[in-house]
Amino acid sequence: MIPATTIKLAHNEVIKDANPTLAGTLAQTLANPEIDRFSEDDSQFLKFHGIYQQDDRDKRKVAKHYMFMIRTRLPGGVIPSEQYIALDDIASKYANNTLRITSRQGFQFHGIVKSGLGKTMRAINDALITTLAACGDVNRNVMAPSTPATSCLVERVLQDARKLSTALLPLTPAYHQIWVEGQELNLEDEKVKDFVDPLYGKTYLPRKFKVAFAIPPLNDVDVFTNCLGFVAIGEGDRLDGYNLVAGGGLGMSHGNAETFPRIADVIGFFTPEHIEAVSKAVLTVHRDFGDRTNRKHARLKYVLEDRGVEWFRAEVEKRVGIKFEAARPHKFTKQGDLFGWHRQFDGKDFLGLYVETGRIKDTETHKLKSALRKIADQFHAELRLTPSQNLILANIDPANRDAITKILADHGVAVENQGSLLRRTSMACPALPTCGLALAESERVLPDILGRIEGLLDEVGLMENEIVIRMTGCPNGCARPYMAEIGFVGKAPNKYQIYLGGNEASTRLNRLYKEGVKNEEIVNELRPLLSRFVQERDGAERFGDFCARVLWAEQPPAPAATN
Ligand code: SRM
Ligand code: SF4
Repeated sequence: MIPATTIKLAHNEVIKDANPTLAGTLAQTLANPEIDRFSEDDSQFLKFHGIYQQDDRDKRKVAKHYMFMIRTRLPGGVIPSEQYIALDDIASKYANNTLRITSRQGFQFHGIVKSGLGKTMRAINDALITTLAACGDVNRNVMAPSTPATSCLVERVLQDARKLSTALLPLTPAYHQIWVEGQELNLEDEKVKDFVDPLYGKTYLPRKFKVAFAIPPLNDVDVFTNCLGFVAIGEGDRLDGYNLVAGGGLGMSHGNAETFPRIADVIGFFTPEHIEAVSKAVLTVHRDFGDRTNRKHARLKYVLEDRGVEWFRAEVEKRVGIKFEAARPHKFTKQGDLFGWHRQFDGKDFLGLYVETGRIKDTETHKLKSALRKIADQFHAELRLTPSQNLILANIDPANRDAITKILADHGVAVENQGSLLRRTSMACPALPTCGLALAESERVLPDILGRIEGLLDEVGLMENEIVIRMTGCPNGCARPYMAEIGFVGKAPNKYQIYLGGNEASTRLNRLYKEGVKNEEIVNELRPLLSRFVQERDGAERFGDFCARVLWAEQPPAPAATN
């Protein structure tokens, strides 16, 4: 580790070092009804507990209205109906009556006021769901393929995802004490006084850490954008092992060339019994070699970028005590979700539902939240959240299919033709009014932008084409815009960068095409490109591939991940 005496550590490092339990003064502030927010340092500790302190940015001109976002940890996005019912109640009672499916298969509650924070956390834990380490400098929610029909390996891989989710959890007693027991930590207690997390150490990781599992040919989890990825290699329901990929990440800052999106490198193959040791080795390489002086350079991707793949492989092998085999051949061909009714391998049915920008809510004409509640109450369907912010009702008895379709239809939710191809593959991050880092709108404007692009596609004769479009309100990349065929990235109020050239398998970064485009100019910017695509398209070529082939002709394309 970097000796603190010679190098100026980031402030977060200093406060973690002084508070290895991550308790700060959270319990005291929580218990004080006079205070509507936590201190700056405590708001950093809150993140490790799955909570973000935010303020309603629509109201900022008047005053700062503090509120909280809570993020759940749901490995592989799987939720039994009993837990969903509890979460649905929490959304109505304490949050803004919506549940937001995240791009990492979790749920977020928005708009919780401080007086409801403790009760919300207790209710989540009572439902046997945790928010511990959903945020913070630790391993986040572990992603895994959620579509039951895509491969016999789904359930097997899900077991490994759950195992790692538990194995990589921090062990601080503070979470249980504050949010479940509702008490301050007793700092005089011997165990608390000397607490050091056995895996993370005193100062945890230099930055967040992300893990995903993928089963080729489907790259629904966007595996190459994770710090640590496992590509399942097997046949039928036999899992031979995993290709380890490492060093992906998308966050960057405008105007800072030292920050950039990076796709993960393929490191090698190993057999399943080593999964926990390999994960801990990669995580501790990040812990020991990540930059603790500059949080903008602190992700694992910069360790790989700066020290190289060979160094990284040797370091991980040393820590695990094995040699990786050469990566086994694998090929990703697509991303995304299946929609409508499908049969599972075990004879049960599942229903893929498109959820606009991942927000489960009721509107005048589309009452998805009420419909899901009714289905969960009556049919005990398991819910699975997808990495594209959509939803699957899984393990349905085929005899209940028509009744579920009817409940949805009665609430204005279609199971056939659920929105255009464009909408079903799109994603937007929350941005305004909740995200403190947003430079521009995203979730609130994408549906309208998509409507205008649909009009354009109709005009140029491309309505039957799928084009993956993703939007974020800033360059942090929360809806993974740098992997999209068209990415819109917020630069300033109402101004966006346009990125072009991602591919269907999500193995290639796109490239910046245009700066500072106003929302209302987006369609005019895209019109000549889409018209040219119609003229010069090579057979069934996709728009992203056309952009990479034609628009990038002058400059060589960025290297794709080994596919
Ligand atoms: Fe994210 C920060 C929302 C997935 C990269 N992200 C944030 C915060 C917490 C803003 C903040 O720090 O104050 C956002 C909360 C907004 C709100 O009001 O809810 C936020 N991120 C989200 C979610 C909800 C977006 C969504 O549309 O679903 C996703 C929650 C996932 C989860 O359940 O854990 C989410 N964030 C991602 C992803 C995509 C992924 O992980 O697959 C990325 C890019 C991949 C990566 O990590 O590189 C991502 N979020 C960031 C970053 C940039 C990190 C970096 O390396 O620079 C930040 C800013 C930061 O950490 O300082 C950030
Ligand atoms: Fe906020 Fe930026 Fe993430 Fe969007 S991409 S949620 S604006 S941090």
